[in-house]
Parts: sequence; structure tokens; C-alpha cells
Amino acid sequence: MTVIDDFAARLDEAARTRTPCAQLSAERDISLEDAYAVQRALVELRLGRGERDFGVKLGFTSRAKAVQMGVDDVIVGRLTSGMVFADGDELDLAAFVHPRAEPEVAFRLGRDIAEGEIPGTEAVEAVAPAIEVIDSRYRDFRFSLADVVADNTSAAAVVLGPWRRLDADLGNRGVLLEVDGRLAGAGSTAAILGDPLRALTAAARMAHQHGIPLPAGTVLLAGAATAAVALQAGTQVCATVSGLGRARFSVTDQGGSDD
Ligand code: OOG
Ligand code: MG
Repeated sequence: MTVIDDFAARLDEAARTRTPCAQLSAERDISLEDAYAVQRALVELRLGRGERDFGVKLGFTSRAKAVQMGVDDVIVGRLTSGMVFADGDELDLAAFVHPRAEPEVAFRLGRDIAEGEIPGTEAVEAVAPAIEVIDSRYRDFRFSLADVVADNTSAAAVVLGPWRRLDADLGNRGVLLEVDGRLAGAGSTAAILGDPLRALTAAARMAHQHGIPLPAGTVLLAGAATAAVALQAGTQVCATVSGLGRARFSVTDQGGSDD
């Protein structure tokens, strides 16, 4: 087994057993390129178990997130079908290590993006408010840039609100994250690379750089506009993007975890 496959297997095991692992960077220096190779191998394990590619996500596109995690380069990760939940679904705390929620804007591509192409907004078929659930597989939710890239950018689940056509400016929309109706975070879509549509060009550039295909139907998460909040059993989480509507889910604890 190569080091890449070994690291991917460890992260996969950590996710499957909900047991956090040590940072890979504590064991050996890994380049960003190797970290993306681990991410690819990790996603292949999911696809090998019958999941399908669903989309891509960007990380650290806002200052709020970069400051929260102490990491400030934009990164790209993959979303697979097993991570996707519908609006209003229940998420079981016991399925994760130490999950956190963050409000996002999701885009759906209406056509394939060719390699090397930098798409414009006409490539976007629809837009939706979304909540991303991130769940680092590392102990204490701490990592280096290479660690978090290898861990598929902490991707764990995504709840999508209603889709609508992209027919208005998204550059400065209020973003709210509420838990049980109480404000847990507030920001603006302007925090996402200045305008969340820039996520489209950034994602195209990074996806091509790291060999991630962008076929029609791909869902892209542009990155959180606020810091993420830890999930608590028995609560309702709601994200609202002004003019786009909201996405929500409730948190259960069927596994009786004491996390
Ligand atoms: C990494 C994922 C960051 C975002 O929206 O900025 C991210 C993490 O914070 O664990 O998804
Ligand atoms: Mg995110």
C-alpha cells in the first residue's frame, strides 16, 4: 500500500467509525499535491461503495472561515451522493465525529465545463440556499492546510434548500444561521470572494488543476459566509440567504452518542 492509500484508508476508517485520528502532517510532511492525491483516493473509496459524484465545494473563501480555522488558502473538495440530504431532513449526530453547520450558497451547472474553460454565469442553471455540515476527521477539529485537503476539506453532509433560476445579483445578500430560531451567525454573500459567483471561476480553475471533472448537473458550494457552529442533538438548524430563501434540518441522536 502506498503512503497515499494508507492515509486515505485511515481517514476513511475515521469517518466510518466516527473516531478522530491524528493529523497526517504530524507524521510526515505532505505537499499540497500529495494531499489532493489522498483526497482523490478517499473519494474513490466512497465511489467504490456505490456512491456517486454529486458536486464540488470550496473552502476558506471567506475571512470568517479562514480566521476560525487558522487556514487561509482557498481549497476544493468533493461532494458525493451519500452526503446529500433534502430540506427539512433529520441528521443523526451519531453518524459524525464532531459535526458543525455553516450557511452556504449552492450553484448547479447547466452544462459540462470543459477542461481549462473559465465559465460565466450562463453555465449556472440554478441557485439555492444550503447548509454544509463539515466534520473534520482529525482530533479536536485541528489541521494544517494539507491535512484538511487530504480529509476532503471536512466534507460530511449538505442540505439543499429550494432551487431557483439565477436571475439576480448575488453580490451582497444577507446570510443568517439560526439554531432553534436564535441567531448563531450572520454575514453577507459579499464575504465569499467578494461575490459568490467568483466561486464559479475559482472552482473551475481548481477543479481542472486537481483533475476533478465538472459535468452538467454538478452542484457547487461556494463556501461559508460565517463561522461554523457545532451541532447539538434536539436542535433545528436554519440558514437563510436573503432573496433565495432558506434550508433547514433537525439534529437527532439515535446512536445515543455523548459527543
Ligand atoms: C474546512 C472546510 C471549509 C468553507 O466553507 O470554508 C469550508 C473546515 O473548516 O473544516 O467548507
Ligand atoms: Mg463549507
